[in-house]
Amino acid sequence: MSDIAAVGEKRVFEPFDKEAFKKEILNNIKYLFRKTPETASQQEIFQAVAYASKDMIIDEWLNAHKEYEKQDAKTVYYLSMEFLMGRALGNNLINLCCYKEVAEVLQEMGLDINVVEDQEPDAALGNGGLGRLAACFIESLSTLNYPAYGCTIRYKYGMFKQQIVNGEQVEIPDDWLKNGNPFEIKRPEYSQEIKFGGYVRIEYNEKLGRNIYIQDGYQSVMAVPYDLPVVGYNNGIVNSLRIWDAEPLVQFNLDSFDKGDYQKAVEQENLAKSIVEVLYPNDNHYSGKELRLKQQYFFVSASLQQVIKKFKATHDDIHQLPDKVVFQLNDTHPTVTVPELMRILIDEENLEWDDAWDITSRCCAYTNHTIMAEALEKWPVDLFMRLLPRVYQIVEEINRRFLIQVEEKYPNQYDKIRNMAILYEGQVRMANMAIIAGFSVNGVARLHTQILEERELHDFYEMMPEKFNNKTNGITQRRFLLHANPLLAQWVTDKLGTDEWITNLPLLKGLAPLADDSKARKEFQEIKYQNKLRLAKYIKEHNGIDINPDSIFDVQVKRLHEYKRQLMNIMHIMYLYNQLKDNPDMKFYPTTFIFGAKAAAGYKTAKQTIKLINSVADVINNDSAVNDKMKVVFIENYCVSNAEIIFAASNVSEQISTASKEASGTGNMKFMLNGAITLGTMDGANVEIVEEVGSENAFIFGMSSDEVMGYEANGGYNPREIYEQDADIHRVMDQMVDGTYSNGDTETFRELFNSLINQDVYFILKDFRSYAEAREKINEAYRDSKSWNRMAILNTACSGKFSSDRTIEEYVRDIWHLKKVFVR
Ligand code: B1H
Repeated sequence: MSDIAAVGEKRVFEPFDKEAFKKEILNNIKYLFRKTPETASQQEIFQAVAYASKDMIIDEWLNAHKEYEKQDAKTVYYLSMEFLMGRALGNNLINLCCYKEVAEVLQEMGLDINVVEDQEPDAALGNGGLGRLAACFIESLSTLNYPAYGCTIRYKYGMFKQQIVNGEQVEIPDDWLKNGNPFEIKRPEYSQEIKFGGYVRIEYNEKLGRNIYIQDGYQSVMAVPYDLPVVGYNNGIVNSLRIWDAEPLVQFNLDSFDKGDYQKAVEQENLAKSIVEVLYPNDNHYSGKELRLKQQYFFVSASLQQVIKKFKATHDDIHQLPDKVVFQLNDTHPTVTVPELMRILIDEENLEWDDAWDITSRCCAYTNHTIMAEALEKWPVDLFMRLLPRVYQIVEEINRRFLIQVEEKYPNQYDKIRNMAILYEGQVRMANMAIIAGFSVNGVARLHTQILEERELHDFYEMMPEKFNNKTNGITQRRFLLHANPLLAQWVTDKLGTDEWITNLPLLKGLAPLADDSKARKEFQEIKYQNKLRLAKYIKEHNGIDINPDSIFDVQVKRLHEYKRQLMNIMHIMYLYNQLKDNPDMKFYPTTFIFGAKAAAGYKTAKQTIKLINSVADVINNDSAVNDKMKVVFIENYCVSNAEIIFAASNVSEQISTASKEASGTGNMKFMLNGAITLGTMDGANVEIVEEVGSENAFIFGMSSDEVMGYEANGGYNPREIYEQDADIHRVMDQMVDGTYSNGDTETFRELFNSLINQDVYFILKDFRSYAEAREKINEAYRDSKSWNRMAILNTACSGKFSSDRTIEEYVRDIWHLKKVFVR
């Protein structure tokens, strides 16, 4: 039985009818699958339950949208190439406030709700933090009563599934739609034609008294939307995640002997198929592939066309668009929004340039998520022009007009043009376009925004400071506490005497006094222990490894990237292993080191790091001399659904990126909320986490962002010096290439070794000692369970700031200016 804190009697609307719900499930099993509960498969039972819950959602969904229309409410369109939603069923039930009741119904039917939930595939339409942030944001938007759409692509294959074979990552296609998607609804009536390629024909138009531009000789596909419900918490609001599928315009006509048509049909079929085939699995990395640009234009153009049609259905004056619509660009990936909106306004709505520009710039706002150079989108002009000939003309004109302004403001300062032009050295620089066109530019944590203003985007900041603002990221507590950690959720509710924290996370502050209450600490510790048992069971089932629930669970789960420094973590484990072998009696609290990470399929160094982690794990886990002290586990296929189990069970949260590189991080917040203690650098939102909880309740190490950027400005540092001078580091480095972890092979990890000794771009050797010290302190601190649990409770108690509800309210206040809509 689940201990979920949400209770059905609290439902604001109709009380939950258990009998009716049970009947609905039985009916679904019968009519969808012609089966009985005894003969239905687990998957079929999941579907039957999902459809039953969808029935409850539909009325609220219809209602909310009726109310939006009645109030003609301003709506935010969150445009994102990624929405990393994870599973829907459990969270929908939670937000409908009937999770507990449904669990009871299922139990009466002899079913376990956890098993039913486990049948649902993750909707993994995203890579990592950026995609998960989008998912948290639309959930908060619904919960906070704001009209919103999430817009993205209905990828046939989402983020690949990861298997580890011989220590190496193998990518398995994520066929998430193979059993259908019970929650989605196809909306063919909103289909939009999307045109690619061809050329632009210019014609003089008498009536307008100017030239008009017509795209000809193009290929096109139909964008067909599906809607997924995004249920608000107990408020009757359901927004939509609109995911666009592609279909060919021309259907195969078997009767037709017209070869031209046949050829065209085949082409369109292929185009449609390829556009929505697969999510690009690169986190923090730009891949300048034509297909990627097609994907971007595809979902942006479809979304914009639909928005304009919807607006025009109830408004006469297109100039009023900015009063009713705002587009938030989730990084530069949807930035083609800018010239596409200009195109629609000029070519289809017949506006003059200045009018169109005024509207466009008042509708678009841009969020920057990274300063990593390799993530910057710069499209080759020839590719851009060939694929989007008319849109490209508009980009040129935006650029031309902007450069005139720069020239006026900064006469003869060529460096300003070099830094700020959209078109430069044969490339279209998407970030520059987003900044120039939009009315808002925001970073995702205070430090990140500061680096944007002072360094990366300094010229823009100087020229248009009013656009810049910070919006520190957040996470939804409905998923990452209420659903992921029912035991702790119930405890929090009991202690606070209210469950209002579910929609008001700063109330957690009320737990702080309990940090000094020994009974509360014991309870908190026991809950953590139960969650560690749950994770241990998961690891046993999925990895076949036994771990000790009494050990420290020290966890680094996130995408694999050099700047996140999983390599530093595993090297430190190699160092510890050496120490323990040399001094078997060394004081050391047993620790389980847990990793979870996917590497982009083509990212060699990242893949080698995974191999190293698994190889080290292999050696250590099979060495009985240290086995009661340390184990290393690499959890296969880290994803939203197993993340929920992992955060709840963690003691130590590894947030060890090279300072200045992690724009924010959001995993750090999920750990904190669940009472794990941060071991981190002063990077991204770690800075604000430490500010909230106090530096005495976190373990901070390493260079500051200023120090890092200082070295970078001077061409780096000399890692070889450290290698020569520090015997422990020397030994660990050598073990990478002397076969210790590669069955005698000296080349397996050679590239990792070389990258460290030659450049060490991410300052791993430089920060190593300071990391080791911090880890030693952690190991020491855990022995004192009183002070550890005190810290843990304080972390949960001080995590209130990091709710995505707070972030969304800030976006609304400073950027979107939406009004809350209440139903009934
Ligand atoms: C983040 C990305 C990203 N920043 C390019 N940038 C991508 C860039 O497919 N691509 O081309 C995909 C993803 N992702 C992350 O955003 C940051 O690294 C995190 O620090 C941050 O917390 C997260 C949400 O703001």
